[in-house]
Amino acid sequence: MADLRIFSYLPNPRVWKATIAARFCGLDIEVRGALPKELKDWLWDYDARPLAEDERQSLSPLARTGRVGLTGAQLFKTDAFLAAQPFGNVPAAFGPGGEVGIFESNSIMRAVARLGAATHQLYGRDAYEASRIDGFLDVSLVFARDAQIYLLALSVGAVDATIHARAKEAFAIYMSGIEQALSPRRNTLVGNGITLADVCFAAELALFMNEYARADQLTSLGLDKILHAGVGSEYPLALAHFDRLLAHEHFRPDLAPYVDKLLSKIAA
Ligand SMILES: N[C@@H](CCC(=O)N[C@@H](CS)C(=O)NCC(=O)O)C(=O)O
Repeated sequence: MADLRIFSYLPNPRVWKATIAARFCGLDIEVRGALPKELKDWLWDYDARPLAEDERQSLSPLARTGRVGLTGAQLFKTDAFLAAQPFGNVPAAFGPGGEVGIFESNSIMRAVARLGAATHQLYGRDAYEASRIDGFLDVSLVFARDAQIYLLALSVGAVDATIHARAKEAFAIYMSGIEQALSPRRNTLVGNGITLADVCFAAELALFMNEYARADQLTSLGLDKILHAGVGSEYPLALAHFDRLLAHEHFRPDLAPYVDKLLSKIAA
């Protein structure tokens, strides 16, 4: 049995926070899920699975209206799912047997690091480093909230100047802190090795690159790209760090194809 099971829409860089961490720690993670548009045809449960056609009718009492990302969709969430996942979101992780639910991608990744601490210390060498890592994860979540609102609005053609301005400000605050933390010439955010702070940074920046796929929409609204061509010279250390992480053997399998695909949209 896997050390942790995760259910989510796929591909999802937030799931990869956990799978990257698992490679460092030698843990076994089971990932279940499907494309975002297909999750309305899945049973949201520890034993998540595609619904049979007749089940959509018989399980209709379970249908709950999605609020974030899957807004308005009828999602079939079991009572056990909601007992384990009180906010009802994905990625949703479960310990073996499914009774203990772990939610929020940063905390799912923390679970991996804690389970694998004897193999690799991704969550710092002591309480001070662990707390500094927590600081990076907290700041990342604040950025991720505005980034999520922006990317979801872009994905449905509903972005406006206010949403764009908030995301731009959130990006600048986040990236300035990352740049500062890497000055002068540090190779990781906390301590001397890669930690959860670096894993989270790589995943959130990769996710933000979905902006590349929506450049036309921004142009038609007269809005600039937040990841504009000059962003590399504004945050040279942060972006060099991202490139280093992307090339790392434990990050590459998940993140590289995803980032390459988004980068190809700039070229197009
Ligand atoms: N901050 C959370 C984000 C989770 C989240 O907002 N998930 C959305 C999809 S993007 C969801 O599960 N929505 C389901 C619903 O609204 O019922 C994380 O990092 O895990």
